Amino acid sequence: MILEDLGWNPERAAAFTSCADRGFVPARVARQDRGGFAVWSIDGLFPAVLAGRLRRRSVDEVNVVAVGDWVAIDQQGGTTTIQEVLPRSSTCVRKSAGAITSAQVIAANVDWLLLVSGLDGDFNPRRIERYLTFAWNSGASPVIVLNKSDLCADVAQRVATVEDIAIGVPVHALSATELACNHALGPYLRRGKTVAMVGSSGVGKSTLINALLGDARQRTCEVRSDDDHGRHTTTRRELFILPTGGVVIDTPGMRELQLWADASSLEATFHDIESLAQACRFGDCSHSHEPGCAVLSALHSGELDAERLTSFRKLQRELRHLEIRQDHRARLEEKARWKAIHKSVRKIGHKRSGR
Ligand SMILES: Nc1nc2c(ncn2[C@@H]2O[C@H](COP(=O)(O)OP(=O)(O)OP(=O)(O)O)[C@@H](O)[C@H]2O)c(=O)[nH]1
Ligand SMILES: [Mg+2]
Ligand SMILES: [Zn+2]
Repeated sequence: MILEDLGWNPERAAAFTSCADRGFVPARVARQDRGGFAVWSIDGLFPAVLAGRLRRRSVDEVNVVAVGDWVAIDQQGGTTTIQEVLPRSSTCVRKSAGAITSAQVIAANVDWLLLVSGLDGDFNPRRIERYLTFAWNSGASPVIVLNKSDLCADVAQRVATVEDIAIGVPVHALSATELACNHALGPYLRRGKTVAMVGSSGVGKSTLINALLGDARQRTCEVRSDDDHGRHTTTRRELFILPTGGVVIDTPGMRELQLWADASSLEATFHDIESLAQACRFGDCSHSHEPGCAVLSALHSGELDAERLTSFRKLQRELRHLEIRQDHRARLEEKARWKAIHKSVRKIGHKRSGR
């Protein structure tokens, strides 16, 4: 294998020069789980550990290294150590579950982010809007994959529904279990490109990856029949190299995707509403009661779907709430930083005065 198969390119080579000067070798993070990392280099796949400096940074920034990252490694004494991380071309990040306001990187350096949904009971346009906002925030280009077309009687209608809400985003309906050889994903799976699959558990991400790899590398599992939800079969994020070239990343199904995004990602997802809003009489119109509101008038004329507006408002509230919590966290961190500075200044003062 050569590095270009993994997505290496001249920009990355340029970013790597100082690492090369230090005798390090380029590699790409292939796997991340509780046990640690594995990286691909031109010599193959190796388990890897973080250098102490990166490990210390990881204590509060969990995301120093993620699957898909380009890293600089050294391989002394039989151990592969990740020494540096190259700048990312895209970062797929969500808010981690739980009360702490922190981010979790799902994958890095992704070109195409495949938002996978099932055309069975899983189908949910509102969830697709949420995933689209996640995608626009990442810097990767979204592609919507509606899987399990074999289980759906009105595929064309569902594709039309999704095309309506995902303006300008490619939408493909297919069946991972009956994948044709000239399937629609071919154009994304090119040598040097990286594709990542995200979506709820049980939508068929791993089944699709197995079909693309041409073997049953990833374990898959029946969906529970009572609620259409999967069983969280995939438990780690992992990168695979396709026989046709290109790299594909499998991720565990997300129970509920919580956003870690900014307002511009929301504008990209809902640019129909944003462009209507340009015509509102008041610049700060909340589109709830104001006279001369173009969004409300589109709602009343039927041009804008009420559920879509509700979805927009819900995500907008969620992002505002996130922003407040991020600010709060930033203030706490700033306070802690100053406390540490004062403490070390006092120490110096004590030393000078001989105490
Ligand atoms: N009928 C049908 N079943 C499918 C299709 N794709 C996947 N499945 C089935 O759906 C179930 C779940 O598939 P997985 O590939 O494990 O789903 P996943 O998205 O990887 O789930 P997690 O790893 O839990 O996130 C399996 O029983 C698959 O056989 C499809 O196109 N048609
Ligand atoms: Mg899976
Ligand atoms: Zn308005």
